Amino acid sequence: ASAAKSTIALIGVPLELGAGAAGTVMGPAALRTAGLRAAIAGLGHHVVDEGDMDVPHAVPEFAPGELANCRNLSDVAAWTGEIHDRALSLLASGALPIFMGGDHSIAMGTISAVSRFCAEAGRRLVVLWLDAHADFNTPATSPSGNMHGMSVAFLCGEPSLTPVLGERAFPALAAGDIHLFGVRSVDAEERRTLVERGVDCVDMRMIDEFGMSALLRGILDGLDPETTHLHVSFDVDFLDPELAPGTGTTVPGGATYREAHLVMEMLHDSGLVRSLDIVELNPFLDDRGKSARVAVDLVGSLFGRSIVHRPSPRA
Ligand code: B3U
Ligand code: MN
Ligand code: MN
Repeated sequence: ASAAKSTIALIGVPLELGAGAAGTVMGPAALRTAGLRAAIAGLGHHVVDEGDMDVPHAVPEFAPGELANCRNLSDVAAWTGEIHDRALSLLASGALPIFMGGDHSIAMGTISAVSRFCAEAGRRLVVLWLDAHADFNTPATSPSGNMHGMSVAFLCGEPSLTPVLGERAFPALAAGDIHLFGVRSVDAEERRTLVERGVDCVDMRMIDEFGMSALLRGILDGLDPETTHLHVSFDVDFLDPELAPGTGTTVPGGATYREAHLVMEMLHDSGLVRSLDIVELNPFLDDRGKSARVAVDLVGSLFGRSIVHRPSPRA
């Protein structure tokens, strides 16, 4: 597999309008301060920092009442389009992009582009969504109106959300090609849609019963790195709040330091990962850079840092 040899492109996506709390605009800066680039380059990878995306100038208009329950709809839609275009050109260059958010609404732009890229390249796209939440609300079910809680529904083709990307089209993800992992907070109506659509949801109860490694292996086994593009969308609230307090919607009972590193190590060993989002880091809420540092540490494991090299045994 060539994933490990690709140039890794860091791109900052300072968006906070999809979230309920301000502060994720500072996410890219905090990841840089915590040494993201050096952590990856130190493992022998070629890393380029593409800087941060600019605030979009042109903001689309929506009809009065259209998607009325989406907070900051026009701004988020403008960002989604620009993120999509930027992601497509980074992928076309052959780079392995790391999208430094920003709130999780950026994934509507990043993954829609990855999906389009994979369709054109004849690759299969699989998404691993590491998150405390399912992000499967629709404008009709969302209790908050925050668009970061709707990204997965959008990516799975929720019809009421298609206007967000305007003219641009992308192949919606099939329910079996996205795996939510680490989920422990789902809204009542959100749960109903999620179950109806048959989206794979590895919740914390399953993780407690069977363990992270067996469940992750169930997802990764059988995927061929020659033909599969795995996109990892890492919401910092996947982690336990003790470990990563620097995020707007902490939920108790998250992944431990050791569980999270094991996930990243297994992902590295799989050779499948070809793009990554790091989202919801809110430095304004952090404790002396703790969450930024742990995120950088985890990305190190994802790109090949190991204690004493020993890949997981095959089942
Ligand atoms: N499900 C809630 C909470 C939420 C989702 N994603 C985050 N928070 N980060 C919502 O607002 O949709
Ligand atoms: Mn999320
Ligand atoms: Mn979340």
